[in-house]
Amino acid sequence: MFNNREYKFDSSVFLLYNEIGVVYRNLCVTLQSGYCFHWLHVKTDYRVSYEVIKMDKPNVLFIFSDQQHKYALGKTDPVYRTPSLDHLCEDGVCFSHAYSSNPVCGPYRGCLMTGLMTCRNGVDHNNDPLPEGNPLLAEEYNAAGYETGFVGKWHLGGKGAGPIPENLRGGFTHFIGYQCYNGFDPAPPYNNDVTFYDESDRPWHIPIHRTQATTEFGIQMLNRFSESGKPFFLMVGYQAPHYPEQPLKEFELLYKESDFDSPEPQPEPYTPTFNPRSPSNREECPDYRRYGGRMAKYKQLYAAMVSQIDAGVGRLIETLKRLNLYDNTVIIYTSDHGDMQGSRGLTNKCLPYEKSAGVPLIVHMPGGISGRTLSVPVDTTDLFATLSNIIGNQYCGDGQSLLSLLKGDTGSFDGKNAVSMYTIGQSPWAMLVQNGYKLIVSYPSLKSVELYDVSADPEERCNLVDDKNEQARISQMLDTITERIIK
Ligand SMILES: [Ca+2]
Repeated sequence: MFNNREYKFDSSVFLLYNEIGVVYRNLCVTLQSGYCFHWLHVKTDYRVSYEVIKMDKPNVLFIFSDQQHKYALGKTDPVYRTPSLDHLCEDGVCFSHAYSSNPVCGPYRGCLMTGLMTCRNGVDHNNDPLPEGNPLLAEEYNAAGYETGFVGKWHLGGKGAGPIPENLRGGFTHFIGYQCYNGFDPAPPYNNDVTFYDESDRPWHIPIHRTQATTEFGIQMLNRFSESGKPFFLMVGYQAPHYPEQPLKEFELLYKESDFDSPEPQPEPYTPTFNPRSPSNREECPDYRRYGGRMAKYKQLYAAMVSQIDAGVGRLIETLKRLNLYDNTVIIYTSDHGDMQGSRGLTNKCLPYEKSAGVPLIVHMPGGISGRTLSVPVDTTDLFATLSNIIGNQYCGDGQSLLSLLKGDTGSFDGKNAVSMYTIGQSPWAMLVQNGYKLIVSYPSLKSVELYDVSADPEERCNLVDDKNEQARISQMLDTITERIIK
């Protein structure tokens, strides 16, 4: 599919030359064979280095939200209004058992960009930079002749609200984003403003809701890429529905009649943020006033933020269709981790349970299967492997490419497992999902502590770790997770 050659330039047809002796133009010349030339490099010795790329080389649009749990989809739970994502499920594949390889912002992104589990990529904490010396997703796509772009929340390698230095951008050529900025002030003079920084470190103050601004930047980048004549790899990272819950009013109103369960006792749903810092007296925080102590209200606002992202996804997909790119674009939608929301009496993330480590995952693969829900367990490193495989690379990191699965070969994925881990804090853990069961172990000692039948018991109420009938399963799963982590 993809070749990289030195070509002796012996024709005057494409001779381009400038004063400094190097001409760099993006030409796309369709040949009878259905191939095209991309990136024609003409050097002073008239040698041309070119890449031959099939015309059907797909674009990739990877969209991910922040803290959207696996059930926060209209397809899974009709209380959520997500028509664009529901339609994407019909036009693609929905995974019912997709897991974040590390359910917290920065470490998830470390797994996504390197394809390596946290124990091998070193991104254990938020703001840790990506490791040096490992293949990175954007660099792989750059080498394959793609335009690469990132929009939105980056959260890798920098601190505060300033620009992200080029060496910390994971190889993305086009960039407009920010590190981590949780909330914003909707009132004047701030007017929802969150500053994005582009690849030239220029600040962009857009006085509209950040979710809308993220969508607009994504659309602009799609427009720009469509004019380049090159295939593209674009990642769009929304910060929502991560707290604080600040949806636009029009999305909040969608849920004014919706009932969200709030069984007693419920833990406090409000979580202070550090960037910007929430008031030390939480009762003075506008977010606390909005839903402090009321999980049902928190869930309502959270759902509104999910719907607001869904509207953005709809606009991004409309843009692909308007540009006549939809049929040749792989679209992946997922989230970096979930949100416990009172499940098991817990809140937030960093936990191995379904609502924390489980994420939505939808894949639209041109020419692939559609309208199916697959229960094969997958994790973040599998997304890296799949994205790597799409451009013909065989390097999969710690993951397994899902490409053949997405084309309908489900049989070869029998017994596949997914792994997640959280390597810091007072109780670090690792977990394995395989054949409908989840084994949770301590890390790094790898002692089994919990076993759940997540197919029959998705709320993980019944810990089977001491069940005599499950000891053989536990032993086998322990061997598997040990092999995956220590290899
Ligand atoms: Ca996050």
